Amino acid sequence: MPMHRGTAFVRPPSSRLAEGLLTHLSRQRVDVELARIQHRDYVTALAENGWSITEVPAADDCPDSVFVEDTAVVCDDLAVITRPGAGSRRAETAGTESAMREAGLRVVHIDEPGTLDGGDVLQVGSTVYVGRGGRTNADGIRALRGHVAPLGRTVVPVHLREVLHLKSAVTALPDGTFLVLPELVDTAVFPSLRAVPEEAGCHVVPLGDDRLLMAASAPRTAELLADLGFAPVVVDIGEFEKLEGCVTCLSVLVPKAG
Ligand code: CIR
Repeated sequence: MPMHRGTAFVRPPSSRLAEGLLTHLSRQRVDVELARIQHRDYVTALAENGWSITEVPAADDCPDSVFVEDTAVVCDDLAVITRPGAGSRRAETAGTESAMREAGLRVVHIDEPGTLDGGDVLQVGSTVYVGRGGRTNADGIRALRGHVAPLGRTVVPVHLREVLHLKSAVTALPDGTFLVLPELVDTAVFPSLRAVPEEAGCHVVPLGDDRLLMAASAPRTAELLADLGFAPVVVDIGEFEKLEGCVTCLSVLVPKAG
């Protein structure tokens, strides 16, 4: 068994998943049963790599609720419950808040007029990059800064172009480099970049050591990263990708303290 790395919050797909929001893609038929299987395999991959699973109860009336990452940002023992930029997603946060309180996290909120989606927040060491785009506004960034600065975090805002969330365009490898689609973000704020050969290639979830959770839709990037000594753990999340989701957005990983 791998070591215990921390807690992964996940949320089962709603039966109304197919009605999820679309911003940049056109609607395709979503197979909810297949999505449930893909979600189960995603959760299994987390568990097999040392993450204890905490399930946020399903929110059947909220089509996008499986994308639990957008509802909370966790720094140390502090859960910042977000105020999602899409009004239709705001009912999702109550369930996440209860689950995080039950898990012993302290809870604060992003309040109106702030908006912030967890998908816009990329934490690397003590730096918290925040995408300023369609979902996260300046008040949301200011509020997040107020909550996490006392924990020694520096918030670095990043201007987004035609992309849903910051983490749709950039994520970080455990070696401190960043995988990016340079045309979608202001790359000047990141210290060391690796451009990826395909869209889903910039979405990785570091699972611990050299392990990287990645989507099956990024085979060239997985090969490239394996060739550099990383260990891709590949999952098929095709039904969620039809709704503009990626590997990051299906969980909130809270590393164990110390
Ligand atoms: C939305 O538009 O809000 C959902 N259909 C997709 C959210 C994906 N979240 C993420 O990448 N963090």
